[in-house]
Amino acid sequence: MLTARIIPCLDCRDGRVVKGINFQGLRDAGCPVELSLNYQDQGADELVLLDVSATPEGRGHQRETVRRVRKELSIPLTCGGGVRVADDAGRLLDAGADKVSVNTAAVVNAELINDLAIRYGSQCTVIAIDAIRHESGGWGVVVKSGRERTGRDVIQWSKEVVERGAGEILLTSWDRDGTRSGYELDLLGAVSQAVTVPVIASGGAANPEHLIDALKAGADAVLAASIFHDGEYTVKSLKAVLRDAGVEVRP
Ligand code: 0VR
Repeated sequence: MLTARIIPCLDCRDGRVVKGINFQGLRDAGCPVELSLNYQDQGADELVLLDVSATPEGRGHQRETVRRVRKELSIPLTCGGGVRVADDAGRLLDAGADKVSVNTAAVVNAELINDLAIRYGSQCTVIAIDAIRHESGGWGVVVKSGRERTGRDVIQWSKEVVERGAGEILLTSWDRDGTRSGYELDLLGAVSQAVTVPVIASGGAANPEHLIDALKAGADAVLAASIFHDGEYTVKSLKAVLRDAGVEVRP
């Protein structure tokens, strides 16, 4: 098993970090540069900066925020939000991102995944998949911050994005996002069984046990936002518990 990665996620809107529940009721959670430095000092293995601004005007901040974060950061940085065409990804990489995550645009035009992998390499190409649980079992793909159901099955879509060149999957449970009720473990198990690339668990983390459960369920990395922004845990304190539980983490 590869060393588990702990990845704080900074959802940004108009240049500020925000946090909500089920992607809604977004409240201000601080300055992205300060929080990024703080998490790096705590021992974060990577960071995700996700621009969730609804309007194109709001998106103007994104590259500036990436540049400012990049200046101070020595760990890998994945950026996403609003990537519609391959050039958008190129601009984020030029601004300092190591990897780019794409969600809605990949569902709208799956060929974009092939383009990104060919132009920038699979190692830069992260496909974010937001999953909503079906009453009848299984999960559907939702896009546009959870506002639109696509009718696609998460497992099938996960397989397709890897075939098209995705190097990593950022798998967020819409149902669990911000709820502190734990990751969606059966979703993580099903997707990590179905694909050959690393799967990052996202949505629902509240304590170290949740992270251990997600890694045991098959995730290669665990992403969290709420528990870090609210200062309940530090990356360092979480890593100490994981290490005591026998999970391999970077010092
Ligand atoms: P928690 O650790 O439960 O706070 O959530 C981690 C992760 O789900 C969120 O940081 C983030 O991926 C949620 N995503 C989106 C969004 C948040 C607000 C608006 C839109 C989106 O489109 O992904």
